[in-house]
Amino acid sequence: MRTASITRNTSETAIAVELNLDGTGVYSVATGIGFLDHMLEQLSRHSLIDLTVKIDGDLHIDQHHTTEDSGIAIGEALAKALGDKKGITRYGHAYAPMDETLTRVALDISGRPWTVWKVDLKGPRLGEWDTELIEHWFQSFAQAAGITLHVENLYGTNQHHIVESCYKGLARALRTAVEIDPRKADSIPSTKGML
Ligand SMILES: [Mn+2]
Repeated sequence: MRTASITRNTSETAIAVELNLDGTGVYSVATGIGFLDHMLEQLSRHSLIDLTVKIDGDLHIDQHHTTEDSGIAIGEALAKALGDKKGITRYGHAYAPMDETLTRVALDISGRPWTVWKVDLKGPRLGEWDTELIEHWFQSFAQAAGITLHVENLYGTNQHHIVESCYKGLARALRTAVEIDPRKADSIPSTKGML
């Protein structure tokens, strides 16, 4: 079973994540930040990765630790569930349109964390979520998951659409990349023999 559970307790956040790569997109998300919940639900629904996320974070300070640590914990759970990455498709990409907005996400489950973020968010907040934290979420997730992640918003004006298209693009790209490739299900997809 390609599943993982992570509990992560610090003085800033207490987090429990459960994840099933071979799920059907069933989710239960409660981070204490409404818009982040909405995005993580999209991530699960469109990747078909089952995802449970519970966070008790220090929101009385600000949303930084809760946002960052949710990305780290989900990334760690993803890496743990992938194990030695045997048989995975490894690469994934998606164009995610949402009304006037179009975002492209490309990723490689490479073991080489890198993030390219070309998304210009102008407003300070989405719901009550500080928009400056969104880039940080993607960086934290990619670092912990060990993936090379490129996100580019090609155009769009509505901030809600732009951010949601980033998460939906990530979801669709992940769905492809974590899928077992039936033509090569018993080997690690690298000429080096490891990822
Ligand atoms: Mn929405």
